[in-house]
Amino acid sequence: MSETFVNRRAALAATGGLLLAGCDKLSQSNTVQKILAGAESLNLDGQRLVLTSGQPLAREYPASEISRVFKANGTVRPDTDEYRRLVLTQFTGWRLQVEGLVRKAASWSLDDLRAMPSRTQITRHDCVEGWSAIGEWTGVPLSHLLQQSELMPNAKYVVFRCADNLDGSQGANGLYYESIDMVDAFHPQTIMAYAMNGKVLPIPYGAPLRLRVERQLGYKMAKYVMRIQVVDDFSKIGFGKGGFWEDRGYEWYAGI
Ligand SMILES: Nc1nc2c(c(=O)[nH]1)N[C@H]1C(S)=C(S)[C@@H](COP(=O)(O)O)O[C@H]1N2
Ligand SMILES: [Mo]
Repeated sequence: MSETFVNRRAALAATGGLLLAGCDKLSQSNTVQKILAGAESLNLDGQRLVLTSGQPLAREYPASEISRVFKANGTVRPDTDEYRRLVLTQFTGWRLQVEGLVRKAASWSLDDLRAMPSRTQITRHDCVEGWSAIGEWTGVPLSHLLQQSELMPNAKYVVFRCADNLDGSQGANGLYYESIDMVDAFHPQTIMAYAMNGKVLPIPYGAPLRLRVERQLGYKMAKYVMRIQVVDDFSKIGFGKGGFWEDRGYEWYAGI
């Protein structure tokens, strides 16, 4: 574990420039957030229009460019009794919980998610440690799930709570989690993926469900998602910085 942390710190120093490159996107997000803050009377469709208009897409690739080897990074099999039980039943007992600042809390099975509108995209994953890989992802647009759950007007962030404890020594604060704002949550390429390269999402890559948020670095793309929480503030979650690696020094906004 400590070796991972040392490597991470070195990677963090080496990519300072890369992380800074996200700053202009950050101010763009702030602008949209301000528009939203002043527009509480907008209905959800109006809000979606504001959020999705003019957002650049991450580059998509032809199938011929899919990487033959895609590194599996961080947790590759959550080491908890709950997850082991889910694997034994091939995730039939798994439900995605959506809760927090929503009018309709939801609990969806994998079959429920597979029956929803889907999007498939071939994109490049960039890890802060300095490797990249191209893969094809299929899943439900997060915007669809949020629309089904009916966001409250004060909804500001979407938090993804994962099954794996990457730093067991810190108890519940060692559980992996991530968060994004509504600009990224409603971006058309932000999906909850249940398939990779045309097959059921394998365990090392986050089965049964993982986030793809294509305009940010790999550590934002939460694997093994169990719960989605909609919040107006994440300072009380984990160590308060919005994600497992953010709590350990990474930037919250990891735009590429
Ligand atoms: N739950 C969880 N999600 C996670 C991680 C993790 O350890 N646990 N690692 C992150 C990091 S640093 C990267 S680069 C990607 C790796 O995704 P991959 O295993 O599909 O390559 O997942 C991200 N999401
Ligand atoms: Mo990463």
